[in-house]
Amino acid sequence: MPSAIVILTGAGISAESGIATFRDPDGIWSKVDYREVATPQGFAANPARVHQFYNWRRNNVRGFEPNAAHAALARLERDFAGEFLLVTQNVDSLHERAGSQRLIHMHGQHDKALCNACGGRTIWHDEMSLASRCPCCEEVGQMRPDVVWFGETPYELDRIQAALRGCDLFVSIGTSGNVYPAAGFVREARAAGARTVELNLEPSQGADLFHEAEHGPATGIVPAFVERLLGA
Ligand code: BV8
Repeated sequence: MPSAIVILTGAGISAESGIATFRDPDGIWSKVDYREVATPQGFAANPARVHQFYNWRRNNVRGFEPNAAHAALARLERDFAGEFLLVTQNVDSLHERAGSQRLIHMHGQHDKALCNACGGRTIWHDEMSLASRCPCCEEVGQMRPDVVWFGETPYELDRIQAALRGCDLFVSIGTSGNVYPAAGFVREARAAGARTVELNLEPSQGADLFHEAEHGPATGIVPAFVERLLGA
């Protein structure tokens, strides 16, 4: 039984809840140019286009529920006696809604807004536009989704890297291993002597870096993995 677990999730864990992934054949980046909607330059060039993209994603998620894989990770956090941290690249709130608490959204959350004028962060469930007013400083036209775009620094990296240095089990779930620094976490975990496991529909970009792998839909392989881990 491990004493400290770090879990990394990506879009694949939410796929069976109905939320599109990014790089699968019909994924989000096959329909939208990430440079237009997921970079600071894209926002500066056409903020209305970026607001439209995140308004669509925020509304799109509304009708979807956490699945058995999200529930299994919430159970693991509850029933595992050691150190536990769940790091997600996802900006949806399905982990929280499944009951996860020791959770870091390293790429932010689309249900939060960030004000470019005052730096204030607020919960934001409605449409956001250039007419939106900051609840903190009352400025208009300064709101952006509180998500980490390409070229921006992911959130809470110090806390994540400290957890990676101290873990003896690292599990990567539903991510293609394309995006850094998340895709490099497996190297940091291995350097710390951790056992590294990939649970994914298919081998990711970094598959060779993992000691073990199981391939299949997350709602099947993640609950089974957690059951074996807790039963050990
Ligand atoms: C940064 C916005 C500096 C939020 C996103 C090194 C080399 C090259 C480039 C770089 C590098 N280091 C940094 C970079 C630049 C860049 C980068 O990595 N580019 C890539 C494309 C090469 N990184 C950055 O800019 C990052 N910032 O580096 O700052 C820095 C660095 C360190 C320290 C300080 C400063 C910022 C990255 C964040 C960008 N924001 N999105 C949003 O709108 O969501 S990225 C986007 O990709 C999403 O956030 C998403 O979460 C993320 C990762 O994608 P995945 O989750 O993996 O999704 P994907 O579709 O790719 O894969 C899904 C997987 O699930 C597949 O494998 C599939 O098989 C599987 N699957 C599908 N169905 C199922 C399933 N698995 C199980 N069951 C199923 N049913």
